[in-house]
Amino acid sequence: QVDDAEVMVFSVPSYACQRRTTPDDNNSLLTDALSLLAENAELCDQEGRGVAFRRAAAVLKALPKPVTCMTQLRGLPCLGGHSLRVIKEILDNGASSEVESMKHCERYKARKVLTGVFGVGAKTADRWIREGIHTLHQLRDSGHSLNRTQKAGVEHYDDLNQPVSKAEADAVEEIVAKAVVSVLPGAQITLTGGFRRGKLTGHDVDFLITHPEEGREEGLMSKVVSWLESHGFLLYQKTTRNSYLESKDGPARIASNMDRFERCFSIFKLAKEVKRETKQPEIQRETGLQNTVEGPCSVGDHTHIQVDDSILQTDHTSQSQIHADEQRSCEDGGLKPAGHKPWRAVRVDLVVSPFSQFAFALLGWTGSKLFERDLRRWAGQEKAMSLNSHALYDNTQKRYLKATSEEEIFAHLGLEFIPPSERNA
Ligand code: DGT
Ligand code: MG
Repeated sequence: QVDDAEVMVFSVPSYACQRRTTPDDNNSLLTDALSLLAENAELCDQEGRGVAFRRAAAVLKALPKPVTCMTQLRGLPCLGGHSLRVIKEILDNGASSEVESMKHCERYKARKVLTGVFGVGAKTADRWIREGIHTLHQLRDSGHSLNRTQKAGVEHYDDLNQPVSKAEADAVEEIVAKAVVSVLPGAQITLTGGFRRGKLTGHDVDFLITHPEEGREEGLMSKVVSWLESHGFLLYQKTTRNSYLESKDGPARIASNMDRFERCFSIFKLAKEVKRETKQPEIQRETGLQNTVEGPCSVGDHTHIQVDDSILQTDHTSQSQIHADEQRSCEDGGLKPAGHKPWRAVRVDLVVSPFSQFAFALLGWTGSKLFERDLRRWAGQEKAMSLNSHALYDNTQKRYLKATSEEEIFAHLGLEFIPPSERNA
């Protein structure tokens, strides 16, 4: 029996952009389960269901303490019947039967493996699954012709499914910074995405590039990409042009969420740390770029880095461990044994923005995805404004609202400023 009077009842505003959500999570058992249900819905191409579970998870993530009983959730927004059932079951039994059976479902596992290939979405994965393809080996043997992106995705499958560490993100930043100032002195780069929000790992590394003199950023992306390519840092790249200026409807009327900046999806070749000392690996952890930018750079944090020849000589990686790693990597769906190469592949996204749109681009590319979604929803539903990564349009005044900082955009929207580290909804 729980006495209602003693129960701490939580209260959170309903839009994620009204809340402060740090990277910490006091309710990870619950949010992991709901995130898995969200992921599954997304894999099944059910976006609405996916968003509903994401919203529920985000509300729990914003709570200051672990939830201990259902009474505490009274009146909280975004918790639908399905989410509440899952939460109750976990509070009662420690696990959700739906989530547990999903984890073991062959179709779910196959979807995860196949969409784990860079360039493969839910629809393609499902088409293959209907043909009986559940693993990368079966995909290879099927004789399907893959596009260039998917080929790169299969080739670097294991690396790209290994989380990127902050140290690796910092190493990539040094390379990109060097490339950018080499081709256009005065140009600026900013780390965006999850790492700007203080996350310790990510699935990729995101950057925004601009130049304080409007117009100087034109043509910048192709020069940066050429520089990176000629210095051996790129395993793959695909650049899409800026289509923003070609839009006849004006910036605020872009239908999709996709923005129109010049953008480069890439895979970097990032050198692993070369360890010469064997006794005290910690000493080398702070190293960033070791080999200078003449070749692939080195990374200080080797937490996720698998074996390479130099590590074979250290005393904390045994041959049997290496064998186990290879074994696991193949079972996870990868085609090749891990390790045995002095570098690793890392997904990197580069975006170039004109200076006048920089604040909007920065806000739009910092995330989280749910925070962004709710910023736009807030703007539309509560303020009759249209927000995207280029501009903010006031539908009542029929004019664009200028901003040179994120703070100004929050002020235009009538929202309290939320710093990046608290946008982890
Ligand atoms: P991660 O990389 O999985 O650790 O987490 P994030 O938060 O870095 O997510 P990511 O890299 O997919 O995207 C970073 C932010 O950039 C995300 O919050 C929303 C934004 N973003 C991603 N793709 C697009 C796009 O195509 N258009 C626009 N406008 N924004 C995008
Ligand atoms: Mg990211």
